[in-house]
Amino acid sequence: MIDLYYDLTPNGRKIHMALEELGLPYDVHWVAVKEGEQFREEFLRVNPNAKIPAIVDHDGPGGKPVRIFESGAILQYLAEKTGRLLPEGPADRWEATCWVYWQVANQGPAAGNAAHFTTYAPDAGVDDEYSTARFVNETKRTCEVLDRQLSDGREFLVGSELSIADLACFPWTRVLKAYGVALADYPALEAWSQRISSRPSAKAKVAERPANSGMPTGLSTEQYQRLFGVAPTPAPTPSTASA
Ligand SMILES: N[C@@H](CCC(=O)N[C@@H](CS)C(=O)NCC(=O)O)C(=O)O
Repeated sequence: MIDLYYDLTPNGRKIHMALEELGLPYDVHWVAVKEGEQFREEFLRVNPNAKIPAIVDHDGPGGKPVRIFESGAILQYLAEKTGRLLPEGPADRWEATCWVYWQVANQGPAAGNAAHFTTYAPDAGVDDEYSTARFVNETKRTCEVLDRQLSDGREFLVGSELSIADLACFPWTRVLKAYGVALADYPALEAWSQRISSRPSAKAKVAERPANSGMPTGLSTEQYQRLFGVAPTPAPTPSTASA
């Protein structure tokens, strides 16, 4: 049995989809990011970095429990454990691995920061034009990268079957609209995203979703400070900066 430490966010979805694709039995442990539950001592023993997703596999290497954190590492672990969701040939395996690393180092942080400056910060009264433009533009650039990769008509990012590369990159393409990024501007990416979204694993729901789950929108000042470690103080405008 695998314990999945989860909230309903794109990074969480990657692992939920992988477990569904693989048909592995799992128990969901909700970690309400909005409430700061990721900072609880009990969860820090699973992920010292205080972020979801994370898993504990009670049947890990040597039959012993193992904790795995970081979505890329979890995807790789599940692929290795089952011998699935990675292409067979070494060249394609490495290509898929490159896309997983690319996702966690590029697409994820760009889109996460775009979400911060287009949604969470304005919710708290902060409007930072420079940072918003920087991260939305970087998110668009990552869409271009994926669109180019998919523009030769291939069905999956790498090889001829679904792999952890697709599962890593797909969930963030479903939330772009909220940041003012139109998926329709990237036709090959949009077609791929729609194909993946029609899979049962993308439609699977986690039972008993708590009311406080999901992306950290509508935070109180106290929740904002706890989550982001900084008070939501509006950035100085030219007139206040010189006063
Ligand atoms: N690099 C990490 C990123 C994980 C991440 O940013 N998780 C978010 C939810 S999508 C989180 O737990 N945020 C809570 C926080 O920042 O305190 C991964 O790929 O697993």
